[in-house]
Amino acid sequence: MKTVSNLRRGLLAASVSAMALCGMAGPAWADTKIPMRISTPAVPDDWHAKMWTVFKDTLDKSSPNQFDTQINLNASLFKQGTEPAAMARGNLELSAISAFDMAKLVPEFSIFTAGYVVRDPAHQQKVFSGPIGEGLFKTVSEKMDVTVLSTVYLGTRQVNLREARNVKTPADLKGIKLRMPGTKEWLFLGEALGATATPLAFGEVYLGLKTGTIDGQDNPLPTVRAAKFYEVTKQLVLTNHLVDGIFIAISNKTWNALTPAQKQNVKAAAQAAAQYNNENRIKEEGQIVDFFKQQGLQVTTPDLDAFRKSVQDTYAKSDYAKVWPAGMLERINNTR
Ligand code: KDO
Repeated sequence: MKTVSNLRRGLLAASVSAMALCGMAGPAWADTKIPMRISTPAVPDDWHAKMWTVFKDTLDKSSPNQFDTQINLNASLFKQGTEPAAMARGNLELSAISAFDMAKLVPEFSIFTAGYVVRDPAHQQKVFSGPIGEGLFKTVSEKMDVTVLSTVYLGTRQVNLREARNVKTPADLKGIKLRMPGTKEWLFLGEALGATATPLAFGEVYLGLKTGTIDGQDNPLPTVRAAKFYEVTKQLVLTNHLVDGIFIAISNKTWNALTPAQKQNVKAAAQAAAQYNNENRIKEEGQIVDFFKQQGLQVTTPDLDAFRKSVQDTYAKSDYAKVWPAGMLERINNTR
């Protein structure tokens, strides 16, 4: 029996020899398409996974036959957090990287890993599309060898617990093994919330909650739905502790080799992807709480002033704050 790939090979060979017969040079674009390998830990049903299809479709439309966009979800190509290094090495073209990824090589970026700094998605867009973003992204390009193309709203992070408990202040999370992604900047945020931060990759969180190796996790609500964490947890504590962002970034090796027109089209595709994600995610966040209630979860609101004060004080006293450029926090606060 002829397999699909045999069949494809046959058809390709037939069309190439037909072109040769007509005196044509053959499908030059077939082997000169620029690879655009994308790697993300996102699950298929999450907006920041689906946005990559918007990226691909937009780019294929504006630059027909020029790019070979390959979308790899569920951290199937690179492990969560290893994407920036892969891009700097030239083994990966694109990803959406977090403020936590940036803070490793650009320490001043840690201001955006701190809880209760960015107010809402509109504030986030203003900060990153203005002079603050411009300055930081320039340093990111110099130190990480990647170019940021657009700012994606990942959502507002909330605490999600395996067993319900009365959580009013950070003291009520004492002893809770709260899963965080595995870098020290993430763990610091978990500790600032009052919990015992426990590192674990995103792909292992569902099982960790199911088996009880962790007591909870934090993520934006659309991700709690898309990754089905609601199946293995009983409570959402609406701490609103981090208006989180990820940044579509491209390896400088790839970026610098593009023509000006290609650069413009790649950037426009990244912006269309971000816009698709942002609109859908904001809309979903506005109506998602009822879904969790229907699933039997308790949805509770803690004393937000107590959380904000405790988290902000913890960061202000930390070594992170020592590398924040003078006046940066005020400039962020004053961005309207
Ligand atoms: C997570 O691991 O909790 C996190 O939300 C961190 C983000 O920076 C990002 O990596 C995200 O996971 C993945 O894209 C999966 O949604």
